[in-house]
Amino acid sequence: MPSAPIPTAPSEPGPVPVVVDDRHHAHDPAYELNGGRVLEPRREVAARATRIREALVAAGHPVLEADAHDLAPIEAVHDPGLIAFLREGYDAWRAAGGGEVMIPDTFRSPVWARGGRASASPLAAPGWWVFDTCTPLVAGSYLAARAAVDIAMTGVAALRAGHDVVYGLTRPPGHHAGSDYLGGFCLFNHAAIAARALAADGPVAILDLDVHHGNGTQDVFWRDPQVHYVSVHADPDHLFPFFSGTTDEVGEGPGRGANRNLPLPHGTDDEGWLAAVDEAIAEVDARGASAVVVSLGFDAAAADPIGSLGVSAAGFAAAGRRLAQLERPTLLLQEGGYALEHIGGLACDVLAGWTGR
Ligand code: OKP
Ligand code: ZN
Repeated sequence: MPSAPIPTAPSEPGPVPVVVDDRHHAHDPAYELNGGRVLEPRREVAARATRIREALVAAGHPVLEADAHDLAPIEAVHDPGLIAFLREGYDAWRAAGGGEVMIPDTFRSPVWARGGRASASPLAAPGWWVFDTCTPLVAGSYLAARAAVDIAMTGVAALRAGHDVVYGLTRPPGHHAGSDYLGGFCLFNHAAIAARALAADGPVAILDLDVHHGNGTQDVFWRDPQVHYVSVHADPDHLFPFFSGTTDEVGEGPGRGANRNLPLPHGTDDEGWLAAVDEAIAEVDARGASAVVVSLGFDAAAADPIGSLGVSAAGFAAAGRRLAQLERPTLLLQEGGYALEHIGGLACDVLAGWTGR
């Protein structure tokens, strides 16, 4: 029997700081409307963050509490009307007779003349700002949205302090939220907010590995050459958000060429997914980002109950290894991932790939 190869001297890569904030528990709506059905409990539950945190801690990664930040980084991405809606809309809706869970029943639509008028009714507000029925809002949603941004901005500060990689355990996800809309489980777009902040120091790339296309992030940077958005996701012909995510969406004006979509067919496994991840990473490298924000979803996993791809644990570890090889300061921010029994392990796998352990 050949003897085991002698491992090359490891540089003993350090553990990865995990930024957390327990205020996400305040966002816990009882149900959502999905596919014409009441889904109770929802997929996007507080236990997602708990599971990931427990697994990362058990793997030896240290926890860092998020620092409070003011509204400025949020205002640099989101419309003041959207911020005010998240802060005050729920109480006004309740006072006007709305139900315990705020879900729109009447949506503004581009088919109306001039996109429809803005109504003064608090019962109309969610239909103005929210684009789907899968994103119910409750009294604590604003607090949780602020907490996720605090996590992202604490991660930005950690990169500026010299960390090469930080894991921001953000919940709920953010990449479906645009400047003036929210939806797809997302409230504020924490990846976009972190990227805009980092863009003050140089060009930034957002690499979106969530199985769903990050339509919100794409829209925020659609005309912005400073932030390069690259997304690997399931073909929108078979998966949410349905109305965006094709290869011909490349950005406009000064942002033309700084948006890249890599949609994958239903059932794509490790080989096809990693080939797309490699292509995405090569494009990020070529455009010369000085920092990378990763919209890290685990819903491309075969085990995910709402995803449609077939990525394995080894696939996620390989992605972590490739991300490290980019050799750019990297902020990993949690997006989706709904297989409660698997997402903790997948987070560990990504970091194990990154650190080479
Ligand atoms: C959020 B993230 C399909 C409805 C899908 C929303 C999915 C949001 C995913 N019938 N509802 O990108 O993981
Ligand atoms: Zn997703």
